[in-house]
Amino acid sequence: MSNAAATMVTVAPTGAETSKDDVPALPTTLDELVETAVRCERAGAALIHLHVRDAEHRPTLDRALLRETVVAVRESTDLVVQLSTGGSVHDPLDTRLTVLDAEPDSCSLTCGTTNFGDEVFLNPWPFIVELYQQTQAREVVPEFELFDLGHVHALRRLLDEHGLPFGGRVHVDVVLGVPGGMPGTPAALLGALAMLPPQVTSWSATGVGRAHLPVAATALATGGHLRVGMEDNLLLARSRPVRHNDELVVRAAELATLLQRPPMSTAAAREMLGVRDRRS
Ligand code: KMH
Ligand code: ZN
Repeated sequence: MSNAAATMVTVAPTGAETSKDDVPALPTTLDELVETAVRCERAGAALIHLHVRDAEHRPTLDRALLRETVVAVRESTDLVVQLSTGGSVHDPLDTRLTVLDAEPDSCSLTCGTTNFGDEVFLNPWPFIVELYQQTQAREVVPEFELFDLGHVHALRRLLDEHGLPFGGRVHVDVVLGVPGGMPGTPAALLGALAMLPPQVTSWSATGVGRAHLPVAATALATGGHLRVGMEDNLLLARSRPVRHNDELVVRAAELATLLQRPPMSTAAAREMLGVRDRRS
């Protein structure tokens, strides 16, 4: 795994945990998601991690809405389009398996169960294997989400037993600071990196809440890529709510540029991840 000269900035604009009533700036409609995608691409993002909401702004895995969103973001931007297969903590496993029907470029694939605040984010081993095999069959590039050291070890087992993903690259996202997962500290990130299996070709890091800046700085200093967005962090600074996701992308791009690893183009991100070109 070589140190990248450029930084892939991922934006996760919405998530499934925050309500629109609590945070009106959260993009939840199709128009808001497309507007967010356009602005974040302009600010330096190369990949968008999408959760979709229904007409009442509630998280949904509705197949038609997912497909409509993938198509709309693909038409309006050159971003790598990644759909969440994690959904919300209330989504059943079988529904989560249908996400790939929307034909994204990439999907998240979490490598184990974790406590998630007061809830449980369920990812039993048979589900992980089934989802992984579906990504291989449908030529969708998984991004392996690692919330805990046990997930790092499970990734090793998955790759050893089931081979490489479609495209032959292995990109992981280390998620730190979820209550129930790894703490959002540089030491935890370094510990996870030390355990990554040899097949990993690139990695990014996500710090949840107040962990986002120390995690981002550590990731940049150690050759990693960045994920930012209102799914993970609603404050730009103490008492200063994020007004638009592009504020977080702008800051990530500035930090990366300062450290002489400027934002990666969408074309370079596509090549790094090995995604199939679905743009017509
Ligand atoms: N909403 C969380 C329970 C993913 O997108 O794959 C799961 C999540 C991870 O957000
Ligand atoms: Zn997500």
